[in-house]
Amino acid sequence: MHTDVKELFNQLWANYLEVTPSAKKIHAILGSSQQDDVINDHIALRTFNIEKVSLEKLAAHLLALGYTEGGEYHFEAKKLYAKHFEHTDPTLPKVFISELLLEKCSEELQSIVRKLVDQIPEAAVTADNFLYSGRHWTIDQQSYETLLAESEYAAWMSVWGYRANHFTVSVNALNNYETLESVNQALKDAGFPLNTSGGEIKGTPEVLLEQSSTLADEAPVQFTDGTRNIPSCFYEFARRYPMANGQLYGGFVAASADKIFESTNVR
Ligand code: OOG
Ligand code: NI
Repeated sequence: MHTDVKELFNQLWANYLEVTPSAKKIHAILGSSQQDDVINDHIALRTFNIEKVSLEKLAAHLLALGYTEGGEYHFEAKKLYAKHFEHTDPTLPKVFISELLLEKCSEELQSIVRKLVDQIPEAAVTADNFLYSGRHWTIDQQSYETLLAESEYAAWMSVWGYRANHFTVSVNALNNYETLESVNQALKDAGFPLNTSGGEIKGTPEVLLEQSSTLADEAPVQFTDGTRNIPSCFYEFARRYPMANGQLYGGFVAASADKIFESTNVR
């Protein structure tokens, strides 16, 4: 486990950039406040609900750094469960962790996933670098396709493993943009395709959170039987609105999150 929270996020960011080259370019577009002093609203991590690597195992890395549990979220159709974690230091990003509920999936999917997770050394899960350690297994293209046909989430995990699947720019903290619409327009003008599932902007001022995201970049993945480009990671943009007490809403909105997950869909 890390003892230095800044170091953890620096490593997560560097690992994310390796497969998300558009993130660097988007930083440049959004302006200096995000160049030198990045304020991330949150990052997101994914896993399977197998004891060895469950949401709670990932969360342990954050709890050890002073994070506490925020809300929990259910995604029936995608067979996912999630929790978010937050820190009293407002400059530290929230962390959204989801897990695929394997018992709700087919026997075939479960058996492929169990074989992947079996290959993770026990000690890897508590090691400093676990949250950005990528995958600990080999996989062939047919297994990937089988997972993809049932769960895009499972397929994504099977090739990318443990890493931040997105970082999220806090639009509230930007100097040069006020609205999410203006951020989206700048991204589209620069040629970055947005996730349009559920509309370009998910959420409303009434639910106190508006979100948009790019479609994931693609990066080469080595399978046991060849190399292919697969959607990797994406960038999200979030604008939060104040609650009645004047503080910005700090939770997530399940209906919006449900669509954000689709940012890693094959284009
Ligand atoms: C997480 C999707 C949900 C949000 O901001 O609502 C999310 C994921 O794609 O793993 O990040
Ligand atoms: Ni997100």
